[in-house]
Amino acid sequence: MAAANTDQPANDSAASAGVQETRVQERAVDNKPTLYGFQTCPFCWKVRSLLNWKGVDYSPVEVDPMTKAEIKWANWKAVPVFVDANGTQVNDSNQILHYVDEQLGGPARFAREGADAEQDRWMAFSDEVMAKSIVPVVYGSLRSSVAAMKYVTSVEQFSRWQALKAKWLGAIVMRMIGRSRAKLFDLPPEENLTAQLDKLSAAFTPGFLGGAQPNGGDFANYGILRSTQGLRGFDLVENHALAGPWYHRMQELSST
Ligand SMILES: N[C@@H](CCC(=O)N[C@@H](CS)C(=O)NCC(=O)O)C(=O)O
Repeated sequence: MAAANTDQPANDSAASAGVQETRVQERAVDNKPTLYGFQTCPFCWKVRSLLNWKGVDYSPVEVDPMTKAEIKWANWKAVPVFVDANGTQVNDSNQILHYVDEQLGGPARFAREGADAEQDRWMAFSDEVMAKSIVPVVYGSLRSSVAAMKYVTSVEQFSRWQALKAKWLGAIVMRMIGRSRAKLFDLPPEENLTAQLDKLSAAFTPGFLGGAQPNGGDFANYGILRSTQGLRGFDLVENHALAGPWYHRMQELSST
């Protein structure tokens, strides 16, 4: 059995997405629902926006992006990791959206996985298409990569040396990742992002993917786009005829 305050994984089973069997009560900070994440992580913004919309009082834990020391116990290598007040651990942003909607902040506001194929499709789209479409735009030139990494190092927990290294080395690495992500799509990065926003907004019925109220697809895609605010490419989101106003509706209702 895992003791409190150990850095060892809470269980030996293979890491998996979704609700974990082993409770990790000691990881619920102040006995509140707790979100382990990075301020700049697109997947974490999905969860933050839903928690806010549902008025859930939660403890945010900023994970060190270099060491990820704060989630060593989790047996899951990426953020976000969510721990409910009762110690239930949930991995993977879309799974966390479903858990939060079902368990916290009053009645569920959207369908569970498998019950609404359209919603499932747009939630998957957020990871498989939207998240991959923003990277080649944000990191579309060395200059914008340095600017993005400078922003990252200003809001994340970095020592001065780490910040300097992340800014320059990180920018070069992200520029390379941007180039490889760009190859996934036929169109050049900016045109591709706009085309994906066109597709997304064609499915608003009429205000949101969920109709008159947002659903899991709205939170999933909004979260990804929210992480680009202030960075290269955000103007494409903001100035998009339909996605721009939707973005602002999502931002207002989620106070993010
Ligand atoms: N499918 C995962 C993806 C999460 C993910 O890739 N998170 C990034 C941060 S944005 C991460 O922690 N990557 C691992 C790393 O940085 O080593 C989810 O939706 O939660």
